[in-house]
Amino acid sequence: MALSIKNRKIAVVGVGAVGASTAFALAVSGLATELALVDVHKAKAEGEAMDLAHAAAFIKPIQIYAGNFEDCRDAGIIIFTAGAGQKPGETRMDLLKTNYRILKDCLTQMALTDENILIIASNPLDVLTYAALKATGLSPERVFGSGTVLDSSRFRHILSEHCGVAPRNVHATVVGEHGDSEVMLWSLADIAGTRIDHFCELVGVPPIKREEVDKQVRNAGYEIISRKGATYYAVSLAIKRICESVIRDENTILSVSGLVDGHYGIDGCCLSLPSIVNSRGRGYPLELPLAAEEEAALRRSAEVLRKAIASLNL
Ligand code: 6V0
Repeated sequence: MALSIKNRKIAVVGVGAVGASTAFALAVSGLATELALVDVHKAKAEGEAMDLAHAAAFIKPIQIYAGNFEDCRDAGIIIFTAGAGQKPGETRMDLLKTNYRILKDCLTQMALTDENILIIASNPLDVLTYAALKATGLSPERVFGSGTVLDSSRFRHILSEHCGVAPRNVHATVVGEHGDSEVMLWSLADIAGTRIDHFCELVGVPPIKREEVDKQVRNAGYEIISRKGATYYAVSLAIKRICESVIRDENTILSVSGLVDGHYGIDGCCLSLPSIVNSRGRGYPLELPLAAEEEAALRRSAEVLRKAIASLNL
């Protein structure tokens, strides 16, 4: 059933750095009519809700309040950002046990149905998305992760800086795990319909050093965390972009993370592939033709995720 245009209530579970930034992005966007902020640290949720609600005179009408898990049940979209974040030197996978426990606890209290769309942003998000699917029994289109929408934006940003064109004109996608094994799809990257290497020649900039760019995209989160302790602005806008595509029933292609069912011979995990996102949630992922080494890297990424899933004994 499509998300009713009337149901523009969004619940954000976990109102730390990512949750609060997401709430801010959503409040400014005018997309939601109601924003419920839920956190075990109730005072924090109340404080964030008050702070945002005091922007009422400058934004479109919206009700913003600190809620509880019951407030998630009639929300069109629930954004899950609760749990521990990476500390300097930690990988996303290091958060698995702690965040899985928190996710399970929250899901039990939320009691969601296929009327809801659940978007997972907490890490390791692909594994948690799979765990959420199993725990809720919801259909795969209703449960997905913010995936590599953020990583793809980082990829586009770096290419756009190098080539001297707007990031909107750069089509470049990251697939696989939102994490260390992610895969930059160079074979499909283009600017104005032409391959990146050709574009560089065309505008007279040096050729791209792919390995360096790969490293920059993959390590972007670590670089930010080593400097400021957390990342939250760009991911909050990635989440807002996903919500926009759902609420406006856009059919936008975004690299969200969801169940893979035989794509590229992979199953038994969630990972990011370019997928149609609309009011029903995550539609079908596109099985685009990849270079052989990209396909092999995607399978290795799936293997990493399947191992992590197996460690949870779901
Ligand atoms: P944070 O600032 O520590 O906030 C986490 C919040 O979760 C806190 O306010 C906690 O009180 C709350 N919380 C903890 N347990 C519960 C619970 N049981 N119920 C409700 N709330 C709870 O962390 P931050 O906001 O920086 O990160 C949150 C998650 O997002 C982490 O797992 C990060 O790794 C992940 N990120 C995901 C990104 C992505 O691209 N998807 C990007 C950055 C961070």
